[in-house]
Formats: sequence, C-alpha cells, structure tokens
Amino acid sequence: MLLLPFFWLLALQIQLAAALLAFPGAEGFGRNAIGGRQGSVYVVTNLDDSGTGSLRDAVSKPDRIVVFAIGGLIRIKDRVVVSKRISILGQTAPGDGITVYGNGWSFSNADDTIVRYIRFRMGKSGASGKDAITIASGSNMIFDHVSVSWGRDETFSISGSDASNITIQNSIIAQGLETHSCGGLIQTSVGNGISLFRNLYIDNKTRNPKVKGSNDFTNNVVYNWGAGGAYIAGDSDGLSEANIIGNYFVSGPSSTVAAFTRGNAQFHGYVEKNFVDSNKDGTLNGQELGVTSSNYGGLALQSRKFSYPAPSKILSATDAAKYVQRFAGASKVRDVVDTRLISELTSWGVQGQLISDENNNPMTGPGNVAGGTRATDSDADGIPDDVEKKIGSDATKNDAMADNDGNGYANVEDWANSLIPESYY
Ligand SMILES: *[C@@H]1O[C@H](CO)[C@@H](O)[C@H](O)[C@H]1NC(C)=O
Ligand SMILES: CC(=O)N[C@H]1CO[C@H](CO)[C@@H](O)[C@@H]1O
Repeated sequence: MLLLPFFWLLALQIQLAAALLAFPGAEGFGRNAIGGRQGSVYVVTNLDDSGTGSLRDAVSKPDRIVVFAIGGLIRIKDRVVVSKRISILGQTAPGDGITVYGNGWSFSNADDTIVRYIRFRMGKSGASGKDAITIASGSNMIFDHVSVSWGRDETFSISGSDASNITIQNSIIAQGLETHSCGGLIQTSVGNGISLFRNLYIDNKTRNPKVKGSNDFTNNVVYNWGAGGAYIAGDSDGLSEANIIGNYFVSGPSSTVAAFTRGNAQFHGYVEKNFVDSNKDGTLNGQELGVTSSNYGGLALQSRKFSYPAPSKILSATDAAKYVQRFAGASKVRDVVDTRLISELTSWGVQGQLISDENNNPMTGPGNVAGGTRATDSDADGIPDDVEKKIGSDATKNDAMADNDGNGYANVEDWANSLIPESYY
C-alpha cells in the first residue's frame, strides 16, 4: 500500500531531475543537458596533450565534471574525442582561462554534454578536411560562451539527421580558414531541434550558418560574411522549419552579397525584426529587413512562429549586437584573438578579413594565455579551500559531487556557476 506513493515520488523526482537546467541561464533545445552530474569530478592539473591530469584524459571517459586547477594554452596534435555526459567548466580555470590549439574536437555522440567558457582554436596544422568542432550525431548538448575558430573544413558544424536538442549560445564562431572558410553547417531534420542564440559569426566566407531541419536562430550577429553568403537557407529538397528572429547582419569588407540566400519552398521560415546594415560606414545604423521571400533568400515565409523553447528574453537586433559585443565567446577573460574579432565587429563595416593561416598577420597565432595562480585545494576535490565555506561544502572532505544545499546541482557546479553572471545583463 505504501509502495504506490513511493513510486509516484520517485517518478516526480526523475521528472524534476530531467527539468533542471544545465546551469542557470541555459536555454533552447539543449537546456536540460545533465553533463557529468551523475559521475565524478576530474581536475585538469597540467597543459599536456595527454596523460593523467590532461584535458584529453579528462573527457575520455563518461560521467565527469571537468574543472581546471590551471589556465593556459593546451597544444594538441590529434583531435580530441569527447565521451557522453561530460561537463567542461572552463570558467573554473584561473588566469586567462583555457585555449586549446592545434586541432579540432569531436562531440559526435557526446550526449548530455555541457561546455562553457573555453576556446577551441584549430588552425592550419589541424587535420585537413576536418572541423574545429564536429557533431555528426547525438543529443542534449549545450555550448555556452565558447570561442571557436580556424576550422580547416567547417568551424562549428552539426551535421547529421538525428542530431537533436542542441544549443549553441553566447559564442563566437570565427575565421574558418580559407580555402573553405566556413562558419558551419547546422543541419538536422525536422523534429530534431537546434537553438542558436546570441552568437557572433565573423569573418567566414559562407555558411554563417547553413541551416536544415528544426532550427531557432534568435539574436545572433553575423559580421563580414564573404561571397558565399551569411544565412544559407537549406539549399535542399528536405523540409526545414526555422525561426529567424532579432538577428543583425552587418556587412564588412568581405561582404559582397545579400545576407540570405538559397532558400526554396521546402524551407519554412518564420521571420521577425531582423536587421541588416550593409553600408560599411563605421556606425551600426541598419534597417529592418523587409518581410518578403526574396529578401530572405527565397524561403517560404510562415505566418506563425514555430513553438520552440525560446530565450527567456528576446532582444531587439540592436541590443543583440550590444550583448554580443560585450559578452559573446569565452568572455570571462577575452584573449587577444577575441579582442581583435570584437574590434573588427565594432568597426561596423570597416575592418575584417578572411584568413588562410592564423599565424600570419593580422592574427599571429593564439597569443599568450596567462596561467594564473593555482588555488589551494586541500581535499583535492576541485573546489578551492577559500570558496568551500561560501558554498557550504567542506574544505577537508572530497564532497565536490554532493549537493549540500539541495538545489539539484553538485557542489562543484555551485562553485562554477558562482564564477560568472547568468547569461543576461
Ligand atoms: C529532445 O527533447 C524533447 C523535449 O524535451 C524530448 O521529448 C526528446 O525525447 C528529446 N530527444 C532526445 C533524442 O533526447
Ligand atoms: C569573412 C571571410 O570571408 N573570411 C574569409 C572567409 O573566406 C573568404 C573566402 O575564402 C576569405 O576571402 C575571407 O577572408
């Protein structure tokens, strides 16, 4: 007789667990990714390419929350392949945070992954024909405040008909290397949703992004696209259903074509209050793009918004541009690369270029990434002694994965979440 209520309670608990946001401020289709919360904490203690204490080792097994005792530049030779249910909490790194440089990453099948505040810079020495970030399949992933650049094929690419429930928010996707020079494919099928909120696509010739399937593209900024176009509306026989809301398309020196291209009757788009600034005059002074199919690359305009999990606050295109300027990418500390990209953006049409080698002018490589000071962590649970008391955990006990305040997040997540503001100002 007592069993039934028990199972009800259990069912309720499972529902509550499923509804917990990946972190405060997580939005869109990937907002409920659980990351490594059911597993253990892994502290990255060195900048080595592999071996105990390295980032590559940290993500090689599932169910881990990865935090950083050090900051700096991690040079990788081979691509990094991420396991399921991993949280990479880059905001925990001291100094200037973490940049990974030299090759790309695969998150294919890395279901339930959470990635925050880290820079993925592939570069010329990376594997030919590969992306800086690839997702070929998998579901429930969220990327927040990541800076991705210098892909040899695509830069950030999701391409697979079963990839689903993925969010990329508050991120910078930059400088796909020529000759391909692509922002990325964001391609699934209808019913498998991807959210792109408040990202900056900059200095990519084409695919900023190229979209198929169920897609919510809200409050992004696309700057200095090249001859291939900015938003590529499918270019395919397959059905697509997209919201395109409050985005700003700002032409730069490389931009010679319209923002939207290659739509057709199969690409169903709900569009609202998107702005274009094509005069390259050094001021952000664009106009709302008139709602005609031809202005939107020939896509099939829809009168009703698709009911996708929207941002809690939809900004005007102008406010989206201000937001991206201040906060996009791994913005806890902006590195020299993102600083330059943002200065190109805020030239509002004057600066910017496509690049083929990140070591040449004007980028001259990934720059210096200060390591910072390693905090004392007596119980080696990843949480520095001086914050354990503040978050209600014990500095003498490995209790990173406990949930002392009962808010659903592990103690180590409470610490990580406290290091940065929620995603809105
Ligand atoms: C994606 O999210 C929806 C809504 O939460 C859910 O019903 C569906 O099962 C999820 N898909 C996968 C593959 O997890
Ligand atoms: C913005 C841009 O296009 N950046 C590079 C992207 O690719 C084009 C063409 O490859 C390059 O000319 C651009 O410099």
